[in-house]
Amino acid sequence: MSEPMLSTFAEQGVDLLRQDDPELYGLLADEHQRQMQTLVLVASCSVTHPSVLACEGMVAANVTAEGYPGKRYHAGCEFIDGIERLAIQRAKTAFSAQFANLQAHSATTANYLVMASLLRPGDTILGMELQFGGHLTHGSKAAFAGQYFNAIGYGLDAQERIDFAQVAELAHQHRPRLIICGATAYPRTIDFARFRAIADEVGALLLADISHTAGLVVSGLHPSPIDHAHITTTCTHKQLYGPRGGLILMGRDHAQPAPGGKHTLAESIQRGLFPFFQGAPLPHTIAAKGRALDIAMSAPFKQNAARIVEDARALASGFIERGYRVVTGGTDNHIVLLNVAERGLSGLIAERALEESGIMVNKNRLPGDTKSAVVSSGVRLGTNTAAYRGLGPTEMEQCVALIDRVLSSVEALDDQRYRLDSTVRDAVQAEVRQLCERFPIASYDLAAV
Ligand code: DSN
Repeated sequence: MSEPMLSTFAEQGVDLLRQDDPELYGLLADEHQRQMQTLVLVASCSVTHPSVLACEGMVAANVTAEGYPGKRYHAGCEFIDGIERLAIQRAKTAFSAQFANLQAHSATTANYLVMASLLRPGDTILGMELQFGGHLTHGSKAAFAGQYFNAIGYGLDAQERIDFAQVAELAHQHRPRLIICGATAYPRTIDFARFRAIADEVGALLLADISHTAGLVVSGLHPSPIDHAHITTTCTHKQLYGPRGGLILMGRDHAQPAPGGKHTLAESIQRGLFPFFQGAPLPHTIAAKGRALDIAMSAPFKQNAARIVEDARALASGFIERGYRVVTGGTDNHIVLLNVAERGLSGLIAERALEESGIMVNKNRLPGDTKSAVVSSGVRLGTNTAAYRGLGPTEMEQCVALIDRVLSSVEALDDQRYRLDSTVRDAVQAEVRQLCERFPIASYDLAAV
């Protein structure tokens, strides 16, 4: 299909949607508008590049392609093979990896299929506890891995850093088959080499889930786990600014025998993904991942990664200057964890009051939190979207001032109900809108070289 026809197809799709389904079109248009006019500081959000979105909307979506390039179970996969091979190569280059599989539909799926490929039900796994910043898939009892495996959790030390003494102690005591590192709410650098040393001491495999920091890893702003962990997983939609999806990578250990000795780790993951855990891949999403990974290797992407960290540091110090308690006293990545309980608020109330004012964050439990996850004592902020819009440290100071204005004006009635002065709300909303107009989402092009 020639290029002009591709464009026409995509444009026609939008026209047809507007014309044939105004209700759905209206909701999508409203969502677009919301993103343009609000300050998104949700740490797991970013902005998908238009060329990535275009791949997601392409006709590659029409193809069923079970299997892998050159080994499909369906005809008509010649170009899908080309797309997947290109995306695999880009993933390997971007992360200096020796193996990449781009078929996992999400990082959750990626983590579970790693476990499904290499473990047996009831095996012991050791991951960071949810309440200390781990992910649901790392062994929380609320999710699959916590129920099907004997999941042991590690936490943080008195300085709110990963408690490596505890990790080692638990590893020696429980002899896990798999140790999981990586987090969703941990603002500090993760020492993958130290995790690997512990894994080696007890003969465990090490899985690093870098869903939150993949962009910093690609850019050299966070140490890479690729040759420390046996397997690395990430989603592609947070710091890689790509489509919603998962990615599995391996470095020097890819050819090592997997448990059972019949296959290598790489072969086990390939077979574990298909046919064992997942069916047909999403070829349009694989194309979009390939596009995002190409952008991730560009100079502007690296500049943006530096801005992410710079912005987060500015946010953290801005809050500290205003007397807030920030978990670990700062950040090394894009995440700032703010204690709002000390201000007499629950995370839930802070999230809602800020949302009303045009600022998006998410409630988050703090280390040792006694409140439930739906209430929480803190909020998590992240700078992926702000950095993409071009907001720098000066604008972060303005954001801190806006957030402080809202949080200082909220009156909590209990953990869920509150009163927010509408004058403050409207004034903050108006200032947020002006800020967003000054830094439109399209203004900063990660693909521009
Ligand atoms: N892992 C969850 C988060 O960090 O918000 C969802 O992506």
